[in-house]
Amino acid sequence: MKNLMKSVLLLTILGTAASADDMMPMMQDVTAGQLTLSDGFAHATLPNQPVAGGFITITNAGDAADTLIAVRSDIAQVMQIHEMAMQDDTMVMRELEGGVVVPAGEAVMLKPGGMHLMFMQLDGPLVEGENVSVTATFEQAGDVVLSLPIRKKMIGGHGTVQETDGDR
Ligand SMILES: [Cu+2]
Repeated sequence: MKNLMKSVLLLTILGTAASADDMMPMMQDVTAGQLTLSDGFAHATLPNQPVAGGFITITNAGDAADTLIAVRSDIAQVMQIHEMAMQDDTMVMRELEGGVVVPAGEAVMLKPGGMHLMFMQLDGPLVEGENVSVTATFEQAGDVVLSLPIRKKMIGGHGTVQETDGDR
């Protein structure tokens, strides 16, 4: 019986350590009115790469929808909200018309391979281990300032797409 207890404990520890995400710096949750913003991060840039992706989960606990309509950052001259779309059998990214709608009582994830925030015309690199400040503007909740931890980009993972200039 004692051995069984030990095994269970060990499994619990291993199970916790197994997720690589747990080793990554996490963003503190930010609340703004009925919204909670969590799991935010940005990808570190490769040398001379003028663009990078940013990601966030938006949870709406209210009884009315809200919409992320714009994002900006001091480090990027241009910042857009992008979606992924199929074009001639190729996955491309393009600016999302109308922003990201977060329905009442629902959560929307911006994540690699899907919708994302796009830093463009960067004035400097995004360095792994540092943070980048982003102001997200919501139709209802207004401006929300986020400090996104910068993580190394996983190369070639399933569902990843080359981040180019985004003008395609
Ligand atoms: Cu993009």
